[in-house]
Amino acid sequence: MRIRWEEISKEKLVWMYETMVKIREFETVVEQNFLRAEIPGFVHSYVGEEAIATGVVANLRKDDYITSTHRGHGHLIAKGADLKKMMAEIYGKRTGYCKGKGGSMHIADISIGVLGANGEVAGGIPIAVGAGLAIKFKGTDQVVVSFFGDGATNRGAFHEGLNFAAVYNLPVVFVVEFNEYASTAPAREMIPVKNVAVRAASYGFPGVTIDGNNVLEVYEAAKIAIERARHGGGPFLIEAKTYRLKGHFIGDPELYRDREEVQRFWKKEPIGRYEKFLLKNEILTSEEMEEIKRKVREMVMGAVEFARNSEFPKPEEALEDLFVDDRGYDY
Ligand SMILES: Cc1ncc(C[n+]2csc(CCOP(=O)(O)OP(=O)(O)O)c2C)c(N)n1
Repeated sequence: MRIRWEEISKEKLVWMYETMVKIREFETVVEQNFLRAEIPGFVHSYVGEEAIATGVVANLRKDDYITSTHRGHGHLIAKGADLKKMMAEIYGKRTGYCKGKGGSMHIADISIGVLGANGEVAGGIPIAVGAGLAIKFKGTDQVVVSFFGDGATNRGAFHEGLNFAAVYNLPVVFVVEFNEYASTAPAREMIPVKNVAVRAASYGFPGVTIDGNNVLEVYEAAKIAIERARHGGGPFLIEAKTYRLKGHFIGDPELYRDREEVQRFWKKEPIGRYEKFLLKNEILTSEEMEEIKRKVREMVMGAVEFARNSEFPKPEEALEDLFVDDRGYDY
C-alpha cells in the first residue's frame, strides 16, 4: 500500500469494519436459515469476500451506481440497502425489494444506485457500461462500479463491455472478485493467464491485481480508479484476489475441492486480519468491536423477524409488475 492509513478518517475505518461484520453476519444467518429450509430458491454466499465490496463502496457516493451478481448480498449491504427488505426478498415475502418475486439474485434499489443483482454471469457488465454512457450524456461526475467473478471474465459480455467503455471513455470501474472458482470450475484450469488484470491492456486502460482480502488495499486501489473515472480518466480494471470460503451455493456438496485448501484460506479471511490492524493501531478496542458485532446481530435478527412475519405474495400477483408502459408506469 502506498496510501497511509492515517489519511483515512476514523469514521471511514470504523464504517469499513461495521460493513464487513454486517455482511458476514447477514450471510451467516441466511446460510443457517436456508439450511433449516426457511428460505426458498438459491443462495450464493459472499463469506470471505467482504473486503472487496466494502473497500470499493467506501469510495462511492450515494448517487454513484453499482451492478452486482448472483453473489450480490455484500455489494448491496455495502451500498446501503435496507436489510429488512433484502431479507424479506430472500424469504420470498411481499415486503421484500421485489415483492418476494425475485429472490436473492434479483435485488435492486435505484434510490441508492444499485442497478441490480444479476443471475446471468457477466450480465451486470453491459448494464454498467450503459449506465456509464448515460452519465456521459448527462454530463454529471457520477461513477459506475461493476462487480463480477473470475468466471465472468471469460464471457463475451466482459470483453465487449471493456472495449465499449474504453472506446467511449466511460466512467466505469470493473472489479473482478477473483475467488478461484466459477461454480465447480477452478480458475487455474479455465483462465490461461495468471492475472486477469492484464486483459485491460487489450483495451488500452489500466488493470491492477491486489489482495482482495485486505480491505485497505482494496480501498486504495478503488480510490485511485474511482477518482480517475470521476474526473474523465475513463475505465479501470481492478482484480481483487480472494477466495470463496463457502460452496458455490448454500448446500453445494463441494466435491471439486479438498477441505485442506478451504481451511488454508480461512486463515487469510479479511475480517480477522482487519481486526488485528484496528487493535494494533488503537482504532478500536476489543470491547468496541464486540459491541459493533452485538448491534449488527440485533439488526440482522430484526431483519429475520421482519421477513418471518411478512406474508407471501398471492399466486395471482405473479402476473403483476411485469410490464412498464411508455410513461414508466408499472401495470
Ligand atoms: C450465462 C450464464 N452461464 C452459466 C450460468 C450458471 N452459473 C451461475 S454462477 C456460475 C459461476 C460464476 O462464476 P464467477 O463469475 O467466477 O462468480 P463466482 O460465483 O465465483 O462469484 C455459473 C457458471 C449462469 N448463471 N449464466
